[in-house]
Amino acid sequence: MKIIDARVIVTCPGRNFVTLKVETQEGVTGVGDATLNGRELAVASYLTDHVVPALIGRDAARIEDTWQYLYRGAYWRRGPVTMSAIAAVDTALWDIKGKVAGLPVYQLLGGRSRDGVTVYGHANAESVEQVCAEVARYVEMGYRAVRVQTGIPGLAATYGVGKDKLFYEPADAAIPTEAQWSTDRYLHHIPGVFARVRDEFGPNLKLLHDVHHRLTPIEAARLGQLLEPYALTWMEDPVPAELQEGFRLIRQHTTTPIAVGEVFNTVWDCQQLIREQLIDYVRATVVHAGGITHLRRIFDLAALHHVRSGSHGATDLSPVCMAAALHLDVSIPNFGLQEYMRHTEATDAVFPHTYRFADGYLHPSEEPGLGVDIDEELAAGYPYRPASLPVNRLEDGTLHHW
Ligand code: GCO
Ligand code: MG
Repeated sequence: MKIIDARVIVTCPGRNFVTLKVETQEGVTGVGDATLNGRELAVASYLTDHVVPALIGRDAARIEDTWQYLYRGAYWRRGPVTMSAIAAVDTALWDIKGKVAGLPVYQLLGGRSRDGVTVYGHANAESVEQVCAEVARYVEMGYRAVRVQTGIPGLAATYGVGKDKLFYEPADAAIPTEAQWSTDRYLHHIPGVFARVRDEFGPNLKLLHDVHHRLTPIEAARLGQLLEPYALTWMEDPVPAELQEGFRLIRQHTTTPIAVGEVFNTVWDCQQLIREQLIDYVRATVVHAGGITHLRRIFDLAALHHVRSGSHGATDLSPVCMAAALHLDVSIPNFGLQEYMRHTEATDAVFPHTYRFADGYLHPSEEPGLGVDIDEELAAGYPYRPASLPVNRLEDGTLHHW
């Protein structure tokens, strides 16, 4: 099963996506997502200039060996660019293996551990009234879990509150736009939002909130305490996670569960968080954490320490990543939740897929492989557009975490 071709496709059907398509001598193809929001062309170059030439002629069946070859072989280990590139190759090879076996990838991972993958949607709006209306829309669509973000009185723009309700997209300009942040205003406002939402929607709807790495551990501990009466499923990314031991402080003070991991690339980013049981959900993804092969290792370590999965699934992860995520989600023993932000119609058309949403669950494809593809002709009609994620400043002008 020799690899005879591998090509990198960059397309922008509403936002930028990088996709790797691998082809074998027998004509079997596989796809992998390599999108890294705001740094798309760095991964495209890593693949085109350094990985693709070494892939040609290799045996497509050797997934583990290829993973090790790319990880150890580069000498420079880890990092988002490297790991997204490795992820794309790994995902494409799992797709090929499934097609050759005539089985959906989840069957190769041990088969189903559950009937469906519980997903959460994003309710975001400027005011508490508006956000309640957004939550209600998700409940009507059948969602069992909703992430809630609102504007903060006194701040011009707030993370998570976008113009478009179903496809929130923060990468809005070639040069980063500047947003404003105030921890005091935020901590004062957010508990009241959840008091209202919990009161209106009752105890059975799972509620989540994304802090987007903006607090210090002691501030996060306080927020966790303030939110305890509203029984959140998780408080996400309370602090930047480079300092894994920083989570000890949060943990000592609150029973609000903690989720973290959308920027993690390898198990080394979270091994202390997991081993010391400092978190409850690990949110690493197929595309940014080295593909199905490596993400499964992270989830296996997590399973030993009562930590569940909660993979990132924002609009900047393509339907190829979502398709792959669902095969893992449905098969692992310690699945928690899957984020599901819908893609635009143009994106869905460029990436035809057969996973489907019903009653608050996503269901992976039953087709051999991942059950997703890229329509290269359509993709060619959407050329790359430079777009960066914003930056954040405190009211006195200090650059803060976005
Ligand atoms: C989430 C995220 C996203 C990210 C975005 C960055 O939880 O969905 O925080 O909104 O900001 O994916 O590329
Ligand atoms: Mg997040």
